[in-house]
Amino acid sequence: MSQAEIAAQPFPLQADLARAALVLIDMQRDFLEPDGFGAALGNDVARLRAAVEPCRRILAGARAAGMLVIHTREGHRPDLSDAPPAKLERGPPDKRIGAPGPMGRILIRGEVGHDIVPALAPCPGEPVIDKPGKGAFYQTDLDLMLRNRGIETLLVCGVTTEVCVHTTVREANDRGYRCLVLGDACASYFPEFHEVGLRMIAAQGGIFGWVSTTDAVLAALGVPDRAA
Ligand code: C5J
Repeated sequence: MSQAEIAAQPFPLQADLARAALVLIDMQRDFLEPDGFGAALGNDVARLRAAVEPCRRILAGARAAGMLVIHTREGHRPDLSDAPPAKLERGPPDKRIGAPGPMGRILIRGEVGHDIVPALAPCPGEPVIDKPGKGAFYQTDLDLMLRNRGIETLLVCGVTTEVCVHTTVREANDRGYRCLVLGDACASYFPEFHEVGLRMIAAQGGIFGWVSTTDAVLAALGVPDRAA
């Protein structure tokens, strides 16, 4: 596995797969499960769950190819000292970050809801980036970790398309990484935001990066598809 062409929009991406990493954004129980934060805010979590199986397939493919896999989680310290007041004061008080819920305190590190869904649980050795913001580069050591490993290309999937996936891709693009977003392995509570979010990435000649599919990336990796 090394130099490969991945079918994508707005044009095929040429990438050195030995210098690529799979980044799974915030596939956490609080966003995806019926007892979580997302559902408490009135969102239809079934829309997000559509991304789990494509994420599972590309995760299996990346592991089979020996590619670096990085997971991220959005959340805060139990004392909330890393959460800006402007983020904490949003929403009804019983549904704010730090409030108690059926899966523990909402978006708090160490609570059940903060965990990654079991189907995509990190393997030993796979870095997990705990991030206080929407972007995975803000106030984390992700950039250092990628540069130490010589990573140039990020294969990005997760939730939600227009929030944490988009913010991370924009941050990565400005830092010089090639970002390829696997559209079917991303999801949003709002289908129209998902669609437009993907279009925004590939618009204007790929202003933030490339958009592709799980099938296309698995084909480029040359590994078997572990479809369910
Ligand atoms: C949100 C995220 N939507 N992971 N977080 O608040 O996209």
